[in-house]
Amino acid sequence: MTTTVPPGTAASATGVPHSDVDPFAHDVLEDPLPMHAALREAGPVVHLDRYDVFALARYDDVHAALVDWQGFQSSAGVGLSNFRYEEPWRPPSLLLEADPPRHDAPRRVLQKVLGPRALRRLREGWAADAELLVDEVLSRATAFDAVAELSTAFPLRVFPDAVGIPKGGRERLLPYGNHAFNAFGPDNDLVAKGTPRVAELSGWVNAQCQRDVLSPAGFGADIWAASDRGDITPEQAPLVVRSLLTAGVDTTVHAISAILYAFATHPDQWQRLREDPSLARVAFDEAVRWESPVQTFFRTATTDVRVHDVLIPEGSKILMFLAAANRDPRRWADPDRYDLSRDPSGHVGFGMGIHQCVGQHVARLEAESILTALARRVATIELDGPPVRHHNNTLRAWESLPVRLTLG
Ligand code: OVM
Repeated sequence: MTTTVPPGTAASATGVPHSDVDPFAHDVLEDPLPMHAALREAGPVVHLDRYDVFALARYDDVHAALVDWQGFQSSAGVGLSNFRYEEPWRPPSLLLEADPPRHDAPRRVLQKVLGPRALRRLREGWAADAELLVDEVLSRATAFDAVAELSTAFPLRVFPDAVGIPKGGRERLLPYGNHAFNAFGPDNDLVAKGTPRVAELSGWVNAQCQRDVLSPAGFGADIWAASDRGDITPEQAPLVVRSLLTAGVDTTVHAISAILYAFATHPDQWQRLREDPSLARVAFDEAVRWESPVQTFFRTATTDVRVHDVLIPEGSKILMFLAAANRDPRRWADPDRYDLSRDPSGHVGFGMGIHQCVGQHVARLEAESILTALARRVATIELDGPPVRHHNNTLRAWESLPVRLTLG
């Protein structure tokens, strides 16, 4: 990190620190924590020369930008690609890639469909499903890959049914989501690897959003019912369903992996959870803070915006490091420690402000269900070999997590 400035850039006038780091390079994706620390230390705003974007990595500044939707817009895309100049790879999301006022009706609808009241009717069934899955897994073995057997298995067991999509083709959900999250980054090798399947995966996902394909009870049907009431238009309904299928699977899979990795590496915290299972919700939010399954999102400067004494020119892309903010020592004591006695609320792992994760109650219920079932039967969780990272331009994920459990 240097503090000289490339001549002729808008940044030069203000002396903003700059860096040639590539946040989407494989060595950084393998372990982004040193880069996060360097960006936080360099200053409140850093220019990333490689992509000609600005970066925020300190908690207060990420938080302030996320809540300022007027200055930091989403409708030009929340990836590196600027929709003002580049064609998006798919029709933009009506939620994620929209600003008020267009954002608001779809948001209101989905917030109700996925709200705490609506989820009450799922709780018992999901708790039973989690017990069944844990019984099945533990009856086979006590050493296994937790990504395949738990993190992936549980969300795929409950979420597609809750949306109401047919059984066939569900193996396309994770690859579709993985590509969508890669597509927020630069057009690198990770995006290239997903591109050959985009037409097939998108065709399938879009087909699942149609009214006649969705079961009569479920989040999908609830969204279509909202269009009958005139809360959104019938043209909007399939795109709102698409948001569920894009954002609702990979995120929860990687969040559950984050929890299991946290407990495998913090055994004292597992004992605390076992003694007090009501900590399951805190365990989930602390894991989202600690690992930040969604690492980054971009915004675009709606006008010239000032962050401290840096003037960010209108139209600039700004990279928000949610993960760096969630471990900013200015905000969190001992930030690298996974600690059930801290209050993780206020973390920006779900974002903040009008776009804050609308599915977080669903994610929390999934995590709570599987954690509660595990806490009933599992005395200890240990790593049983080196875990392997899964690289994605936006997600922090595990490819495999070998664990060994003892029961009791
Ligand atoms: C969407 C969406 C929302 C949040 C995250 C996301 C791929 C997508 O509305 O499609 O990631």
